[in-house]
Amino acid sequence: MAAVNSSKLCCSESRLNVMFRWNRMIFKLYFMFTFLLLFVSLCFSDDDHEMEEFLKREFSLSKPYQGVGSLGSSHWELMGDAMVTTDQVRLTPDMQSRQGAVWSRIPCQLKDWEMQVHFKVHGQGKKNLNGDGLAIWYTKERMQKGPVFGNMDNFTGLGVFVDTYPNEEKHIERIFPYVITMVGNGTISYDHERDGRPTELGGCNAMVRNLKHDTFLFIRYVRRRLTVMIDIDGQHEWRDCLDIPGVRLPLGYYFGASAITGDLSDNHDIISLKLYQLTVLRSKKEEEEEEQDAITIPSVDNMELLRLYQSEEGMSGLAIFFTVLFSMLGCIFLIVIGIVVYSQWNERRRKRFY
Ligand SMILES: *[C@@H]1O[C@H](CO)[C@@H](O)[C@H](O)[C@H]1NC(C)=O
Ligand SMILES: *[C@@H]1O[C@H](CO)[C@@H](O)[C@H](O)[C@H]1NC(C)=O
Ligand SMILES: [Ca+2]
Repeated sequence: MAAVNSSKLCCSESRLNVMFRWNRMIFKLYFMFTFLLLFVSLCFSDDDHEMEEFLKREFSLSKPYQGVGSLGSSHWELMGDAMVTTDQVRLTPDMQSRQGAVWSRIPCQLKDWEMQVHFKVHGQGKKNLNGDGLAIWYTKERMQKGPVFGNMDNFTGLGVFVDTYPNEEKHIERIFPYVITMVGNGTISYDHERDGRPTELGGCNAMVRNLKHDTFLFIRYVRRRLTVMIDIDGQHEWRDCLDIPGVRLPLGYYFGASAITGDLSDNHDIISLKLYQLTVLRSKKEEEEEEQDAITIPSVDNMELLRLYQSEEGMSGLAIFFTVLFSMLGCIFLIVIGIVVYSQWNERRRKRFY
């Protein structure tokens, strides 16, 4: 009788063991699969390898700025206090209450493009006693004066701002200068007092003032994905600033750059704007889809989600990745504990029965 009992016990236990191992394997597989998925999606989000670049001279601005500012002879037009010298287009000098801009005369019909901005912000002011910053534009409107870094408010299109002065008091986690991105649809106002936070798509800090080396900003728009990067450390390396899909920008808008000073000032210089056309392979289906929902008003998909995500401000992609990873590990740990406890409880119950 005892022998039978122990053999039964042995078998049920080994069955449990097998079950336990099987479960562990499933978890491992699940975990590996999730990890793989993440990895693959990270790799494929960067589709450099299938793109070709062509510099488009008509949308670029570089030394010696031939004919810039003179009537009719250039692709670029100056406005306000902007001035051309041999080394730069100075949007504003380091003086109070100035604003200036340079605008392309030709609407851009390129679907996918990349803008490389070589700029310089410098002046006498000590930290946070300088302002206000410069902006790069791709908008429906051009040659308008206004409060948004020297451009009109309620603009229609894309603005990337290098904001050098913190207007809002409560900047605990945000260090200025700060690069911020906004898409306007003609009715959205830029909140100057809050440094554009209510309407921002995202951004990054960028210590760009009074540097000896060159500073660059990079804006790429491919398949409705908007990427902003900066190169400000003199290392010739692009650092991520913003990367979001589902940004809808119409064709035929104008590129421009503008800057403004107030009580505080800086020299805001554009050394070059280089626009590259990107040739991206599209399937027939993709092209048809894009034709069908042609964009007429700029917008951003899932703006509510984006705002929610931003309320967790300060969390980088990596931080989120690790948070997800650790919560997943935590769940797995709990499940494993649960299984162990259950199997022990089961065993005890079995023992009680015999
Ligand atoms: C512009 O965006 C705002 C906020 O997302 C929205 O309420 C408004 O309807 C939009 N306007 C147009 C013309 O699409
Ligand atoms: C911008 O739009 C807001 C409301 O959307 C409006 O109150 C404001 O007057 C507009 N500003 C300009 C300069 O048109
Ligand atoms: Ca500001």
